[in-house]
Amino acid sequence: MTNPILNPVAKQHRDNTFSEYEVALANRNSGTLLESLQQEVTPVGAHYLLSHFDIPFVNDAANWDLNFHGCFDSPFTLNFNDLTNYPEITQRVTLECAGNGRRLVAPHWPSQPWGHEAVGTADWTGVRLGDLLEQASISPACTEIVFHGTDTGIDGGAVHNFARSLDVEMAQHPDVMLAYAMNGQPLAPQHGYPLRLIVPGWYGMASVKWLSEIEAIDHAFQGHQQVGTYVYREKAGDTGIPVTEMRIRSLLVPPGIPDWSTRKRLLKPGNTKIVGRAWCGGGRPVAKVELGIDDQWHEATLTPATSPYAWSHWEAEWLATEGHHIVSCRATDAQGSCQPIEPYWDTAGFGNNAVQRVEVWCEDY
Ligand SMILES: Nc1nc2c(c(=O)[nH]1)N[C@H]1C(S)=C(S)[C@@H](COP(=O)(O)O)O[C@H]1N2
Ligand SMILES: [Mo]
Repeated sequence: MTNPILNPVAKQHRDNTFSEYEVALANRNSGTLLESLQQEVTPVGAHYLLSHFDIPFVNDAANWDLNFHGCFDSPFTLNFNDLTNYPEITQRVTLECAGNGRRLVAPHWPSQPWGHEAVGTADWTGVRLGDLLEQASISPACTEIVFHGTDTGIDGGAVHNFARSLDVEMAQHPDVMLAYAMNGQPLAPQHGYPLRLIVPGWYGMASVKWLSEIEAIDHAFQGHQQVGTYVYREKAGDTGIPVTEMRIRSLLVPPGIPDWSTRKRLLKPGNTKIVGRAWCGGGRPVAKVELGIDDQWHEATLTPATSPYAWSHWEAEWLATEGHHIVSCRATDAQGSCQPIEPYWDTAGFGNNAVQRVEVWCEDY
């Protein structure tokens, strides 16, 4: 009998039903709670999680080594405790999974079925990657730096450890960092303890957790997480365009009170303050947020972000009238890119930044 894990049947798109595998994935990879968007910094336990394989068991960071190898002129191995020899930095960074919104693209790709929840903001503390690359001395032939996590598993029949590359220029960007703390605490196991990469402004897949090896190479990295997935493709088999920076996006805290099972909202008529967050990749600021009530758009008040890579708070007043309403929001970045009403098509559901629509029944109760 052939092994179905190493010889999988090709996945097929699904209409509006979800398999038991998707439900199980959704339980492992929790999203944030939309009401926690009220907090500028997401508490660790409310930050979304996306881990492809099992979380490596790491007992003690003191036994963790980070190995620089490949085409460096001065390859070396650093113990976790040696990181204190480099200047410490802290950056506030909003991370979003590239698959956020996947289940809202129809038909959907069977994978982690995110709606809007795969986003969070944390204060990450660690060292600049550039300081360590300088010490390892990238040789002139090198074109990419590969970041290897220790977690291993199978996707599409391919056994691999989670690994991603950046081109040499991006790897040397002064804001790319190796983080060992999140919101002032050592990384939680599920967020990459003891050490992870943080690539601010990019979708989350670039920020490799459980980072143990940094490899310099002189060719384009062909790892599964680099070329097999995280590529925008119109259809399977396309060469496609690599997924990199986060697209402009905004979310709102659903107003009123929820129905337990459908999450539809019940709201008393009257003046209501709607609050939310908006963010954009590449360190680009958000220029404008609009609140949509039944597809009529009103400009919201935007608070400037507290860091170039953190989301912004926004708020708007709404005089809620009795009846059924769709409440939504959309953001525009400094270059004029605005969120679409309908999702862009991508075969695996990456980069869906279409506007969030919240159904609200407005009635006294
Ligand atoms: N080693 C490793 N790093 C990883 C992943 C993973 O599965 N393994 N998932 C990536 C993806 S797809 C995302 S969105 C972020 C999620 O980070 P978080 O779980 O800390 O929120 O981690 C990235 N880094
Ligand atoms: Mo992700």
